Amino acid sequence: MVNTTYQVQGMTCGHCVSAVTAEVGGIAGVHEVQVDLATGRVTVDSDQPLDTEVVRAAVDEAGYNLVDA
Ligand SMILES: [Cu+2]
Repeated sequence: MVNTTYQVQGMTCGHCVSAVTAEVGGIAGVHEVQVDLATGRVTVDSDQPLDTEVVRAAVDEAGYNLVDA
């Protein structure tokens, strides 16, 4: 199991959190997504290391921006 933390910009409420959780949670191999609204930090548990561009696309689909580390 791999645990990766991403930084997401633009989330303002619980609805945003739900949208990001749903999109990122839909990526193949992802088991769990935890979003901290206050910090914009998104923690993802997955089988394999994720392709950052795949995560970026999912976050973008939800309507937000992945901040580069
Ligand atoms: Cu919102």
